[in-house]
Amino acid sequence: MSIVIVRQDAAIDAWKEALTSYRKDLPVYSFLEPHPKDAITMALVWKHPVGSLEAYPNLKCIASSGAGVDFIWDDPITKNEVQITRVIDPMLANDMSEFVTGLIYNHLKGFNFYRNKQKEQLWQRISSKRISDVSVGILGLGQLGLHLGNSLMKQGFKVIGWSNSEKNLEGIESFVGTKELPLFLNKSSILVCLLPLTRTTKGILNTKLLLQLPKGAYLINVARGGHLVDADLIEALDNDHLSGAALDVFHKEPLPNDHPFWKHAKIQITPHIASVSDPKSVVPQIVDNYLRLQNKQPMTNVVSVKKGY
Ligand code: OXD
Repeated sequence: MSIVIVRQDAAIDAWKEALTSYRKDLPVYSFLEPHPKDAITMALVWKHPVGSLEAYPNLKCIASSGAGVDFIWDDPITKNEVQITRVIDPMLANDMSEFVTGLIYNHLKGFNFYRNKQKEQLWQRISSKRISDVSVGILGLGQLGLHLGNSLMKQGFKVIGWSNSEKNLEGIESFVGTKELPLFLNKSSILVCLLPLTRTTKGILNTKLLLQLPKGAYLINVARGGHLVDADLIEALDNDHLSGAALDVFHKEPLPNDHPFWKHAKIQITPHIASVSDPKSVVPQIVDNYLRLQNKQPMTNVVSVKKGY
């Protein structure tokens, strides 16, 4: 039994190093080096080349090295009896909360506006918003959404949340299912998308949804580019229904040079950096699952193929 790391970015060596320093005897290979294909039972992946996992006839687990697994569904191998796991990591959740909180304060206090005025040496004041002026709606109350909600609540924000299944949360008014979505949207002056990308959530951030937000609402998408209908966002910003948007994720990454988001005055772009798995923090759960697999015990953080997350 062995692990292969399959990803197309420069982080491949850091993941191998983190795994082997955590456990010296671990048989782990980069897919770029010669390795015994028949021995591979676990593939640790991030945006691996589609079809590349078909090389491993004895694969039992595809472990995403991030919180999301949406990129795995494109792979033909998911139709076989292979279990899929994802990362649930406090550091990842904390990084996400800090990042989104930064974006929210940036929006409330208009820091981008002043940065732009500084370039023109213009002393110009705008009114800023207070925490008590807004209500933050979190679309998706999974581990990341809940962490964010609790952290914002501690800072005095009014937080509401929407999810597919019922949640009983102290201090967070929560809304469930399609029926309650309009009510939730009506009350969200800042909307944060933290949904998993699935067949049902693809394109959810569209004109119909955006128009149900209060006029002047602000959108933060730190989930996946596939949630957003790009043209619908531009329309909602240009007709002043939305006051702005912060986007960390895009349909195509890196965002193509000619994409209209780059130059849009009301859009703040960051390069999919909101929360990035830290190999040292994540490796213990990967190794634990590898050992569970080896000992024929149930693994943790297994994704439901039916639900898609
Ligand atoms: C993740 C991500 O899913 O970085 O972990 O987007």
